Amino acid sequence: MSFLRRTLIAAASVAVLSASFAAVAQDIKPRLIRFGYGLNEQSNQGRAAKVFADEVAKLSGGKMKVRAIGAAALGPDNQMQQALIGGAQEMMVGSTATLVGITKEMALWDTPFLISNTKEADAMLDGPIGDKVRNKLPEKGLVGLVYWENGFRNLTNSKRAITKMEDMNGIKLRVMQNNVFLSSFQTLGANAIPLAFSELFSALETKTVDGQENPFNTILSSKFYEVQKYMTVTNHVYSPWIVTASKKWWGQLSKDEQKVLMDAARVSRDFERKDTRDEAAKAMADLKTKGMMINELSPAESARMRDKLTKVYATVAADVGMDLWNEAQAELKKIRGGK
Ligand code: KDG
Repeated sequence: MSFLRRTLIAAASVAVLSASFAAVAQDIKPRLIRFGYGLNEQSNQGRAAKVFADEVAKLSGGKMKVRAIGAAALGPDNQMQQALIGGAQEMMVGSTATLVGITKEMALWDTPFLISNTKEADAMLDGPIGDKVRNKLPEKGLVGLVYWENGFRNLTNSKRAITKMEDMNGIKLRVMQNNVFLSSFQTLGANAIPLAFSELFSALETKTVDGQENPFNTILSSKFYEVQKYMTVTNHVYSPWIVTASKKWWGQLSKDEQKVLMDAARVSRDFERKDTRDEAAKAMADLKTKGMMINELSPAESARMRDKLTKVYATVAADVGMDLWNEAQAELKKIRGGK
């Protein structure tokens, strides 16, 4: 056999060998998943993101690796949503309220006083209505996996105790970038200012805004007590988060990989809800210890707020569609034991 022929055969076998090593290396290299979120690592959102990452590693036998990236390092909710739609980022968890610009039906969850307790929340979000809203996402380039709990939202501000609706007059109140929140607090007399969560602490610190509204856990984990003196317990809306994936990316996954993510998402949801509820019970006491002046809005004032906000309900119904609005009301009635 000629020297040239021997050399060509040797070169060919090296090429085959290195290709197979590369293939094996490719097999061993885990599929990397960037999972972005907006609160910090010590928050309920951060703790649940870690549970999700650990569960994915466990269920995939190390073949899938989630990098949980918090504190809006990948951008605010809206920016991450666009990155998922474009396929530049794989997953995230964020507010349903910031998704309304993409899927208008998400505004259902912004309805003030819609959901009264966690039993109703879980039944609505994990039942037919939650599925119906979540399943509107794929046509917009997102896949909704599960809902997590942000929680019941309460008011904080640096000016005064809010003991009646009129106390909100003139308060520069930061709201999420969402028309229902904007019109709700304008209706209540506040000067509502939409702002991304990632800019909120500095806006409070520099008095660009006087106040904001968020669940106890967020007020505590984001250290808003350092720049907010007053907190009024209003529970004016139950706020969900939703875990989403890029549809472009999701479609490239095997059925087994999709099942791993769905199963891990459910485990993280159950952990997150329990953790959030356990922490919320403690957070109010912690906030008092941190020096916040806390008052609970009286039932009479809460009723006045609900009456005032009725006209916002009509806006939400128009935004989400009367069919979905009526189905949601009927489902709530069923959950509450009505016929
Ligand atoms: O990533 C932050 C979002 O999850 C946001 O929803 C937190 O409730 C929030 C707010 O007030 O922006």
